[in-house]
Amino acid sequence: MNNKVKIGILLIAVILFSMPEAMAYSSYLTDPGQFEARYPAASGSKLDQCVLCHINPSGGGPKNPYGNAFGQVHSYSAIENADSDGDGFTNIAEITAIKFPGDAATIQFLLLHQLQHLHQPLRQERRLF
Ligand SMILES: [Ca+2]
Repeated sequence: MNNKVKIGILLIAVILFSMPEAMAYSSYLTDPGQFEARYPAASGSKLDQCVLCHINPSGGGPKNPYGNAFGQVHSYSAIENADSDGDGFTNIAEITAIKFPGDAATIQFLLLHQLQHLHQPLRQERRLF
């Protein structure tokens, strides 16, 4: 077997072994009824990537808490009201705010967002008087 044939076989093997991750990305994020269709506001955002569910931003390997929750039921709607990362905010609240539902580090932004909402009625009341 000459070197060109060996390189060709190696190239085909690399392509075939890399396809499952590429297929997983397209099916869980882009297929009809999946992430992009369910959350169109998050489509194209930083959430619309493998790191939504995987620890490795390139996908594959271990999943974050949101990815583990999704892996159990394979339904985004079924885990919307759960708090997969345990930060006190539901998955849907974090997705709506374009924050990672599998990363508790995003809590700071949401706390600030909630504080702003708490103060909003107070500001409106002040205008009335
Ligand atoms: Ca959460």
